[in-house]
Amino acid sequence: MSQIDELTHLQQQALQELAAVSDAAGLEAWRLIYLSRKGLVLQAVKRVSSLPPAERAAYGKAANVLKQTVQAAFAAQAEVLHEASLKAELTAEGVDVTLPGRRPQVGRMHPINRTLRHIYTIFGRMGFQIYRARDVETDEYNFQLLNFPKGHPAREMQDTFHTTVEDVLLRTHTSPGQIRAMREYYPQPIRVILPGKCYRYEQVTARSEMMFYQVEGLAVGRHITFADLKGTLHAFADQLFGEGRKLRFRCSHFPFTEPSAEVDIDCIICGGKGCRVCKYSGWLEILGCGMVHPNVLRNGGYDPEIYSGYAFGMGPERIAMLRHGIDDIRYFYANDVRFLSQFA
Ligand code: 2NL
Repeated sequence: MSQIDELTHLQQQALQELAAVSDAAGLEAWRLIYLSRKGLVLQAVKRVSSLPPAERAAYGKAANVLKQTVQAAFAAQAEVLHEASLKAELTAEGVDVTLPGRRPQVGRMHPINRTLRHIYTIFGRMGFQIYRARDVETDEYNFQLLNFPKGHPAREMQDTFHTTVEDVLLRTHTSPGQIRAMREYYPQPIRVILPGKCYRYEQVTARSEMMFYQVEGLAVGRHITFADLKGTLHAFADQLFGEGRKLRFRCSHFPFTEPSAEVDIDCIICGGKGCRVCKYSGWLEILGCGMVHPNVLRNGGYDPEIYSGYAFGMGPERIAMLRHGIDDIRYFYANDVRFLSQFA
């Protein structure tokens, strides 16, 4: 093969391999073989000096044409590959502006929180302040100061979560906070609402959870009577459950009140005729209440010869269940959005 034919062969080979290159890495590998300083094309150009003088002119000219052709082909292929990678990138990152939007999941207020706020609003209008107290209490505040001495049978109705520290426990009701409120405000008159979580070591059922809320109210002053309690609870029931509610006070017993009562409203489902929700009695129990026991007033720092007070306590879960016709307390803390999203 003549020297010129070798150039033609080299060019064919170079262009053929270049056409097969499909990415930047392949292009660089190809460049190192053919167009780098020690590559085949420059080697072929330099070979001119080793030829007999008579052949140099023709060979030199052909070698230069080869070099320019191969360089131009390289530049063209580099451009083609660059365009292709740019296009691929744009397609991959492309946004279809015609797609419909995704609806964001919007949070809603928990039904218990809504009930709590409703209760605060009603009592707030009647001059009650919200008082918050600790969840971890002592046996003294949770039981003794509330007229449950050690060994009292009523303690067993409130199975307690104890801690590793003697006489430190999770409160079984919000009442210990009421003692704290009295000790803080004495000798001023008091009107407070005390909401919070309570804990009982009990079997979880449709009716009871281990953790639940209570809202208690307490009023202490010089001339507070059972009639004040009845009026306050009437106003409350009218605002929470609708105007014109009937209330029924049934005698009951709590260690921290005397006298004590449980309060029913006429059934909000059937209006008193009798239905499944009121178990055909026409009445729904909504809270417990009474006049603060003299021992408890004294433990709060108030002399029962001078002061009197009423107190009441309710379970917001129960109230929310009655209002929304929910038959199992466990729904509230199961965190199932299908349940929670129903309370718009
Ligand atoms: C119920 C009944 C009640 C009280 C809570 C109370 C607190 C003090 C003094 C006197 Cl410091 N009483 N609280 C009184 C009567 C009933 O709760 O069934 N709660 C869910």
